[in-house]
Amino acid sequence: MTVLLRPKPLGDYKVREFRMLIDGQWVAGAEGRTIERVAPGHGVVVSRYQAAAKADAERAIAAARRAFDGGPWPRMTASERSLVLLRAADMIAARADELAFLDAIESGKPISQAKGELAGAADIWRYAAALARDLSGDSYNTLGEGTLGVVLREAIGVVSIITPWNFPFLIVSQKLPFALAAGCTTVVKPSELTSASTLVLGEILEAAGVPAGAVNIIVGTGPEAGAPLTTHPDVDMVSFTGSTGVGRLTMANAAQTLKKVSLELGGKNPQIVFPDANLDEFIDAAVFGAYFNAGECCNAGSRLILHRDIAEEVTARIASLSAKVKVGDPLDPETQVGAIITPQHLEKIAGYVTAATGEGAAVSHGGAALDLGIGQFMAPTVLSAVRPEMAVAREEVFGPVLSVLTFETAEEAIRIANSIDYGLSAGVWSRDFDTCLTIGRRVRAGTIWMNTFMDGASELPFGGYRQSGLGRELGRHAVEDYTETKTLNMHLGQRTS
Ligand code: TXE
Repeated sequence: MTVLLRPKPLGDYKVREFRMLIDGQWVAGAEGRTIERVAPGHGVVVSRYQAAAKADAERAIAAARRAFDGGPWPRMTASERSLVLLRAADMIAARADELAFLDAIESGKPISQAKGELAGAADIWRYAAALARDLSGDSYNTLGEGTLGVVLREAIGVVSIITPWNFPFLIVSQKLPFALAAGCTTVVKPSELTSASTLVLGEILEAAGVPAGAVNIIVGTGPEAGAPLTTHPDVDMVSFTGSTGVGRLTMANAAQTLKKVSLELGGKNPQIVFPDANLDEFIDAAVFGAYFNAGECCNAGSRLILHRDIAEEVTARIASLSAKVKVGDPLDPETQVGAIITPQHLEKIAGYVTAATGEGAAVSHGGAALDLGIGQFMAPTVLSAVRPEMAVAREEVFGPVLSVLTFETAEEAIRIANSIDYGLSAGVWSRDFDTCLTIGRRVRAGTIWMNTFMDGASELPFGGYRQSGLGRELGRHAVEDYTETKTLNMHLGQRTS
């Protein structure tokens, strides 16, 4: 059984119409085409966008280039830029309910969770404002009497920012404020499924004092609107979050003109659990980590690696807790698991479950789509008897599907954890500090949680090993990512060769 909260029909909901932001103007697309977004939890159109064609992407890049080469943003003092970012943070906090609503209705995520993401995003803008004032280089007066070396940090230039649909406002907030803090100018392309909150952010940034052309926002599909942002010679850097496949393509495109790339890609994150762990806390975290954002989360803890001695008991307890998870209406404050992003994606998730059971996995809970009258939903699903070589244990399902694997020795657990292409995050559960640290040092992932899961903070770098990505977001070096280093090598006094 699963607790179902049927979506209430939206009734006479007024569809929101959006234009694109190019060079300080809210404009229509060159070809006059529009994109409509059907709310995944409600089955009706809620937003209509102007669709950007290649020509619009090029106009946006040209505006960002002009704003970088001659505009005020890169020339302001760090303190002036910081003030703008602080004002933006206050405005984000003031409009948090509206932004959370847009993210919930377009992505299908629960409204309570969307509100949490907005609070986190406002904090990131404040953190970037603080870092803006601390950006500095180095100087060396130790290179010889007549030599002074100064190392500058300069804004890298025009940055393309491409974001996915799973955390629309949060992910753009992990990139844009840091690029702005460095003095870069930008073209932002949110996912065409969830562009609304990013466009409202454009309004906020204008009101906060970001000058025309410093932030341009276009809406459109990847091949049409996104690809030009990765190939155009006037773009200096691409910051991308999305699938590993498109990440690879982005890097190949950027290689044509040797742009810098920052990639935050997929994950298939293991949680390794030893018999001495606090199992009550782990079970709670496992259920949260697997179903948070309906599992449509690069950090989802979708691969449990349980010690054989506790596997049966723990799996049964996770299955019974999964039955208490409330699934349904994204706008109901009680909902814990909302809708799945598109009908096609629901099919893909269900397909992974069918393939896994065909290969011998057992369904301990859920296992199929849920019919709630409108929208598309998936039951929280626990698969046991999963073997490391199965697709469901190696690939990103991006749905509320938990795979349970088992191990006997710590070596075996580490081997299973490291046996896939991803390395974004991992968890280890044990009361023994030595065990936690040994596993933590040997599992190849960008974040290791010990006796907790999914916690984050603006101060802590985030990103992946191997095919989970390239570079890190957040943390004290987040602004430096958007800079170039320039060396000034100065000779003092008369030069003798
Ligand atoms: O991602 P895409 P999709 C994974 C997850 C999911 C799968 C597909 O497994 O099931 O990816 O999701 C833009 N040039 N993640 O199809 O296509 C696109 O318009 C330039 C993991 O939504 O990678 C969107 O703005 N841009 C991930 C962004 O790239 C292109 C989050 C991401 O879309 C493009 C989302 C192109 N050729 C999905 N093609 C995570 N790390 O959390 C697409 N885009």
